Order: sequence, then structure tokens, then C-alpha cells
Amino acid sequence: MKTGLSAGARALNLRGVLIYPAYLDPPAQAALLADLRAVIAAAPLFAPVTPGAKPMSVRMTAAGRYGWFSDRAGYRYIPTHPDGQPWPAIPETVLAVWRALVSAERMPDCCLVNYYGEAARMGLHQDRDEADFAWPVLSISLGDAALFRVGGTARRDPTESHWLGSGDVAILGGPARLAYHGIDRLRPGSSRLLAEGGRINLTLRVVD
Ligand code: MD6
Ligand code: FE
Repeated sequence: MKTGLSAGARALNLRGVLIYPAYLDPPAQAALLADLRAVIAAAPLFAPVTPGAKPMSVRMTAAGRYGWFSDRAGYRYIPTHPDGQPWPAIPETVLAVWRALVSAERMPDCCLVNYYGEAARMGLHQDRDEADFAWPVLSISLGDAALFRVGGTARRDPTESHWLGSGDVAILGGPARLAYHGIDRLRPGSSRLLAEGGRINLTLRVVD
């Protein structure tokens, strides 16, 4: 069956983070994007506010049983969009990537959708709002390339950087599950996938 997923794909290892370059071919990226447009139409992007009251430069929404949320009260997963509607279902095109690279038995509870305009970035952070760190977090990049920085499990550990391109998949699992990571900057205009420019990053998580 032709899935647009690279069978037997080889991964790069960036401080324990596995990166599958161009895992999704351009038609698979376009199919994923069409499904994400429907998710964003049902659950509009919003700008979360950090517990320190700073608006994040990345806009977010989600699909699945939970979405990730942040405001003055802290970081947490919530069962509905801030507008009160349930989050849309995670598209099958997205689940297929999880099934191929992580598990066919347990599906993720959350597909976080992050949209980066050309000036957006994401500070160094750990993903630690989930209950069971035995499950990895899988990320899919679409659109403009982004400079991804990965360190260790302590904020002061040395870091290494890698440009994530459209169709790349990254997995934070095993000893790297709690590695600090972030996005320093985009390379505007490096992809033509998104008509409006910028980048979409999906992260798939088992939450509880
Ligand atoms: C991004 N990614 O690529 C930010 N988190 O835009 C993440 O924060 C991330 O790539 C958990 C696992 C993989 C990731
Ligand atoms: Fe993260």
C-alpha cells in the first residue's frame, strides 16, 4: 500500500531525540495539511498566556480527548477548547504516523497543533504535563524549516541544534523523553506548503 510514509525510514540521533528527515513525502504532507485545516476551522487557533502572564508567540489548538492549555493558573490539559466545544478527533492521517513509529495498540490522547508565524519561537522547555513518561512524544513538522535545539534533562546541559524541515518527524522517547528542547527561529520562505507561510508543528501525546 502506498501511504506516503517512508517505510524502514532511517533516523538521526540528536542527543537521544530520533529525527526522521522527510518521513512524509510532499503528497502526504498536503493530505495532512488538508486535515489540519479542518481541525483549525472547528477549533480555532488561540494564543496561550504563560503562568508569568506573557502571551506565547506560537498560536495553538488541538485534536483528541485533551488539548494543552496555559494561562495565569498554569500549564494543563483541558477536555474542551477554550470556547467550550469538544476538541475535534485526531485525523486518521496523523494517527497513521503514530501507528507506524510508536504503537498500534495505544493511540495518543492529544494532538497539539502549534502554528508559528515567521517571528514565532518556543523557549527551551520539557514536556512533563503527561502522566506516563514511558510513552514518547512524537512531533511532525510542516512548512518552513525551524531551528530545533535539544539539550539534556537539566536546563544547563549542553545543547545541539538541527533544522527541522517539512515532513520531518521527531520522537522524544526513552532517556530523551524529558530532554529540554525548543525552537530558536524559523527560516521564512523555505517551504511553499503553507500558502500563508510559517510552520505547523504537531505533537502527539499519551496524556493519562
Ligand atoms: C516544535 N516541538 O517543533 C516544538 N515537544 O515546534 C516541541 O516542543 C516538541 O518537537 C515534544 C516532543 C517533540 C517536539
Ligand atoms: Fe515540547
